[in-house]
Amino acid sequence: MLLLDRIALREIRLRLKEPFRISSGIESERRILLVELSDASGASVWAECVAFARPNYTPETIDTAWLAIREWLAPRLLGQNVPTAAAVERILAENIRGHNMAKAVLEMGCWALEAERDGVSLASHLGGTRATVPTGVSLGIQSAPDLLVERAVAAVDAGYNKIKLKIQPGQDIEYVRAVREALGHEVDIMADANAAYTADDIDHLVRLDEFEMLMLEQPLGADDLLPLAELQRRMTTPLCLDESITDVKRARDMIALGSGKIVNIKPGRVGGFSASKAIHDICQSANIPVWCGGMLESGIGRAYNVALASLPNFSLPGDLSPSSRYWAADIVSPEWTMDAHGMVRVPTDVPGLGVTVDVDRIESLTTRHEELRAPNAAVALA
Ligand code: OSB
Ligand code: MG
Repeated sequence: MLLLDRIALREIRLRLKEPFRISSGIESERRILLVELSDASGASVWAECVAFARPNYTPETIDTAWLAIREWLAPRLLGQNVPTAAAVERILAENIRGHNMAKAVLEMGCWALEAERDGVSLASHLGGTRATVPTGVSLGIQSAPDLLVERAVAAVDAGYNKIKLKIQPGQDIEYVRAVREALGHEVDIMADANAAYTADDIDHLVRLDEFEMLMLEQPLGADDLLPLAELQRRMTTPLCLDESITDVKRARDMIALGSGKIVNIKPGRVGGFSASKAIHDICQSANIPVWCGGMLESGIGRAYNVALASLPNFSLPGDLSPSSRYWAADIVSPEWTMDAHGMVRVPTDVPGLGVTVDVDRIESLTTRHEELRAPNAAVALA
């Protein structure tokens, strides 16, 4: 039983060391919605909502998530008897469409609270089996191919196990070619278009086969499962879907239609850990590998991603870069690191997230704060 009596929302701002450009926009300063969930016993956990400031990745934003949590989602949990974290997905889903990132931060926080309460790591609570997980790097769009090559070479030297290049129309073939020529054929490279192309671009995209990439991520629109299936029939490079996979049913459709051969799972995008685990399982039985995507998270969101990535079918390197790739200083300690082989250690020796949240630093970075409480907190406590 989980009995939440307080959900605190905070917005912090963290400047990225380097602006990150994808086909639909650029991020320089990350506006991050953090949520602290507290239960009636006094236990509390921090969780991170991965929505961006603008609706350029999915329709959600940090402001729509704040509204959805305050108005519709938090009241479903506060002061209510929630049987288990595994039940939260259904509680939040009933008659509330969409708002997956807003739902996910609460749902995932409940899994962490349960792990803390039971004295187990979040990773083992989710069914994780790996002690370390491989990480790749995601490189934003650069103004010239040689600048991208410079970053790709440095990333290989740092130990990253997969080099992902953001592409968009006009900045694709020549960029991928330059990186493939510089890195040779031993290194796994891939490209991610963030839905920037249309069915009219299929002939153009097929040319990317030449570079023998590990995969091509989300070349077409989120809803383009049929054109994606056509593209996959024309390409030897496996397609990986990100934006398209919003729940387990879309993963099932992808498999049935042949719209892709790999899935990027971001727990925020699919509404939390229950959906992530369901997608993981259905992909595993269809021999579809999955890997954990990233949303430029702080060390709090990263703790949740690393725990999820320790499940068995996360067989490809995730976008789980160390804290220092993104931030001058993270908001957790220890900061997230990787070893010289690009492996991230899964903290299984500590209950819950496995990192300590720097509450003073969060306080000093906070630009907005709101406390939500059970309407009858005293009754709930009795
Ligand atoms: O498509 O995976 C994506 C960043 C912003 C928006 C979308 C994506 C990304 C990334 C970043 O690739 C991965 C990371 O967090 O390092
Ligand atoms: Mg992506």
